[in-house]
Amino acid sequence: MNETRRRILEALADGPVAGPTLADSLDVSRAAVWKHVEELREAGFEIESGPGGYELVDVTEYNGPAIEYGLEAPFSVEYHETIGSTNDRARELATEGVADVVVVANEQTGSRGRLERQWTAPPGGVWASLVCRPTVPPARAPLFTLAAAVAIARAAREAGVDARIKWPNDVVVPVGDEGDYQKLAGILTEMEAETDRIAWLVVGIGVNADVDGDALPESATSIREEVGEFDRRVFVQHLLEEFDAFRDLEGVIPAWRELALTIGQRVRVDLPDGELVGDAVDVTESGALVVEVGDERRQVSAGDCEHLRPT
Ligand code: BT5
Repeated sequence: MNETRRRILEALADGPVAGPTLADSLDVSRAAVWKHVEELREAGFEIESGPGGYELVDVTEYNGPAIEYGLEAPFSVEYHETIGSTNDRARELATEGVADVVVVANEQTGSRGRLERQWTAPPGGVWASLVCRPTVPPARAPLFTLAAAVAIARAAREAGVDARIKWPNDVVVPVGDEGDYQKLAGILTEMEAETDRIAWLVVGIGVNADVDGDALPESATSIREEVGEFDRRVFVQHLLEEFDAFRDLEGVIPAWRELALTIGQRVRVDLPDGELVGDAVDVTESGALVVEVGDERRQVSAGDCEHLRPT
């Protein structure tokens, strides 16, 4: 965002400010202040002129400046109304060397799930890809997917949704109490790494947010379907703040366990060399699922996992 507009918003965050005071503190003319305020109004910042001066009363739009305003996490936002895939754009930025940028789109026309599966991303979703450059070994990369799942689930719960985590990369809403669910969100983490060092990591987050159920696959749900009206901007801010709080990876595993729907379920995990059926009993410190098969405990670090009804 333009530096003067950013400073105007900063000043308005603490209450009404008179135009002349703003002009003096920013060292610009009063006419310039008025022009910047008009542009902020057009960007969705509802600024009223009252006896105390300019006052910010609401933020109504969903766009880059609106998401950045009041965001308590050090991400800058690159916003697109429509884009092919936010992960593709984030990968481009990552190879250019940027960090701590989040690419956010209202709609995606070519978005991907894991293994090149299609991801449905109509307008109204939260489609976001974070570019990070963590200084941890590549073996710890799966923990960022778990951190994102915790962040999505916590932000969704704050919005009133009974969100739980399904290993490894889904946030779901339980249906009944036998492990059935509808999918609310998915995560696609991609990275470039050498043996001992991650060059960049892109954490792609897809949340069915302000989306009608009819626009989604049958087994999916959305925040709107679950709770009705909610503020998508506030939701995405919470999500980014939660992710930021967990991205040092401290405390991710306990937070994940607390929200996991998979633990305690009978599961089938599809592996490259066959399938594994057993009881999911835990997750390891590196994010692998621990499955009890008879007397044996197996650790699975990647794969598709299906919850089975208890036999
Ligand atoms: C995922 O893959 O769940 C990861 C999805 C990541 C999407 C985000 S959006 C922002 C960023 N940019 C991208 O291009 N991608 C990321 P996976 O576990 O493979 O699940 C994919 C499967 O979920 C599909 O095969 C469908 O069955 C189902 N699916 C597709 N769209 C869905 C939706 N909107 N909601 C729920 N399920 C969906």
